[in-house]
Amino acid sequence: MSKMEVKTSLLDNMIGVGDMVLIEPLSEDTFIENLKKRFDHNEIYTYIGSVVISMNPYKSLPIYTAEKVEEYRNRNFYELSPHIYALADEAYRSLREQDNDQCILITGESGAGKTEASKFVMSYVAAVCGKGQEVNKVKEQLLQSNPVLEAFGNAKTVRNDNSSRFGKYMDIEFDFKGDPLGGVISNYLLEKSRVVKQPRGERNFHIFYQLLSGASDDTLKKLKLDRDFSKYNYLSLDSATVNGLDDAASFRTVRRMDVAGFNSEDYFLLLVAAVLKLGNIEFKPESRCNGYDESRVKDKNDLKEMCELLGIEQSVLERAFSFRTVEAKMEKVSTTLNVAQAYYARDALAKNLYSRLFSWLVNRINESIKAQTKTRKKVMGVLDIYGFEIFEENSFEQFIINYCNEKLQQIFIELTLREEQEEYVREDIEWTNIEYFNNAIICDLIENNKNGILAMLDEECLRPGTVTDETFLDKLNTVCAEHQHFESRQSKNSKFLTDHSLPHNCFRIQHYAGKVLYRAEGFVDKNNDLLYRDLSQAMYKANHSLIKILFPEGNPAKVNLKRPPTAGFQFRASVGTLMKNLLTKNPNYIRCIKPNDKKAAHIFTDSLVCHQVRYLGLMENVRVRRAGYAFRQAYDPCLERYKMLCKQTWPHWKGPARLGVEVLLTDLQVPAEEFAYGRSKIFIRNPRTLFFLEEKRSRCLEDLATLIQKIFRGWK
Ligand code: AOV
Ligand code: MG
Repeated sequence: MSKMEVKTSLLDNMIGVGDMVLIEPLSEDTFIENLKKRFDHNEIYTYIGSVVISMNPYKSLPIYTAEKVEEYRNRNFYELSPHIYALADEAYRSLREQDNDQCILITGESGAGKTEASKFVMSYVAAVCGKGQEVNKVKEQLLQSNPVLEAFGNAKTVRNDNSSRFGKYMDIEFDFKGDPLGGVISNYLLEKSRVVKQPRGERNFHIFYQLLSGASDDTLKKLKLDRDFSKYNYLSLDSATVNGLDDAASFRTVRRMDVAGFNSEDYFLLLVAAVLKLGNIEFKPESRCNGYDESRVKDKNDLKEMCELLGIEQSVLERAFSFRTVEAKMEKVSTTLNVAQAYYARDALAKNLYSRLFSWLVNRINESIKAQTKTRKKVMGVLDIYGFEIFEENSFEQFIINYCNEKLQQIFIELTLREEQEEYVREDIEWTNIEYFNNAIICDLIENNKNGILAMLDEECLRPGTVTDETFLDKLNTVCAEHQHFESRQSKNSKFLTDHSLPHNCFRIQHYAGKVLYRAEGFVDKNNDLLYRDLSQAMYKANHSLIKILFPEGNPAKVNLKRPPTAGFQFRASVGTLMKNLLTKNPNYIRCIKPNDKKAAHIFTDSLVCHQVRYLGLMENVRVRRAGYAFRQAYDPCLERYKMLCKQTWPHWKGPARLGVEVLLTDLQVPAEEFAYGRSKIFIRNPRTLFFLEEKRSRCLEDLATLIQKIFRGWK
């Protein structure tokens, strides 16, 4: 082993250790110290074995250049200093050469750098895979989908100026040569409540501001819009402009994209304008002789303009803001709406218009990026969802977002921690168990079919009689508290926290990433996600083909009395499908960490980082990795790859592969403690050893090439 060269990139003490597995001694303090040291030297990436930790630098670093791409291309994972490109390269090569479908799972809290990471992965893969006119067109379309989706699906929040308000999973498809064929994007529950109301210090979706700042005077005139943000009720003003965001420039970028026909058609902008107009429609009460107040539209100008934009008959929409028809079996009953109900109806329509436009957009993009051939494909999935969120006020949206993060953490635990330990048992390799926190219990609390929170919410929503957020909370408190009592006797492990100090109308969950207090207000409503039928019918009557497509339930010929599935139900189902999909692929992890709460460069807040390191389970991750073996490979391919390094195994080894590997390693004088022989695989403890083998192999190949050249020359 004396000849073994250790790459300084992984072990340089000046800039910290590149792989946490190599830290000596290992403790939470040394772990954080190492992250900090590296962060101070702009080394934002650090490995835990094959997992990449990414610290958000909050400044642009010159590490994503074309030269960097070349540097990392076709190199072994441990060969160069840690980089997200190394992970992307490894995943891509494994897909191309070993035919393994891959997924890139990017997790971390809001603002930690997930979306940026996903874009770096995509652009790296685009840079290294196939060339040629057709292929380049596919790549361009895939990359173009990002600015478009961000314009419509991202917004400024207090945590992140470009926060993803929807979950995104993108499958990039490749042919057998590794050339990209196309892609498919799935989107998960857009936070549509933002369309009508934004928390203090936050904005509506970018596109509204982009349109008003970036569109030409002509376009704005066509859309009947004013450039002034303050004219629109739906746009928050206290943070209308964001430092570092150039809305007008972003608009021009979005307009240039030919994915989904952005550069040629305006009609999705019509819908964006319609939403703004809708927000300006106001109502006043009109007293009726029966003593009730009926809602009337105050100033009809915005209503008129909105109807003109969408080709809707004004009287139809106006009526839908004053009356509501309930249909049951053969009966139709019309009731009047009061002012509060009219506002509710208006906002429900705005949310639906926008979120349906968003889903339609994703479909349109999918149409233009889908693979044109039916040949068998290899797939690389990139998952970028909204990160874990704890706000002062947490509502249904945070609940859904945090549930999604719980599920991802669960996959991480399943695959890296549990699976790793189980593999040792399967392979008959000695192993001491490492304790780690398994969040399955929290997932169960939320998604259990019988008494999970989502199931109870659905039960409430579907129950006849008066259903309110209070009745939902009562139910939750009764069932979960009972459950908790039962649990606490068993395991002291319940994650539904009840105590009498909770504010009114709230419940609390101990998530893997921290305790979150949820306000039950709005849960029932948001889960129900109802749109009065009169409104969908008014929309369906629009003289505009897209609106018709967006509100199919408004078709009078297709009156469906069945309730549509609730928002929670749909989300749980789509997360379930996503998880199944991810489990069929080889996972690659990027764990993003936020260095400070100020969105600032150069600040490393120890306590904040420590909290994330804890809940992401990174210490357990290193321990499992250290107690175990960094690398493993089945005997056959291992022997095949390295047999040239030993006279006894080269060129042919006649015995069993396992024995061949043993002979090879003994001959190379690698210390015995570096290896364990499993039933079907060889386990290598230290990445350095693998590196040593790889170096030897490259040298051997070079020698061979020189020899062949010499022979050729000799012949000439
Ligand atoms: P997120 O996706 O994890 O949050 P982003 O990827 O949007 O977070 O990152 C937030 C901001 O941090 C970006 O807009 C950049 O300004 C900066 N940033 C992140 N990564 C880098 C990097 N590698 N280099 C330079 N700047 C970076 V959320 O979508 O809110 O969960 O829901
Ligand atoms: Mg994001």
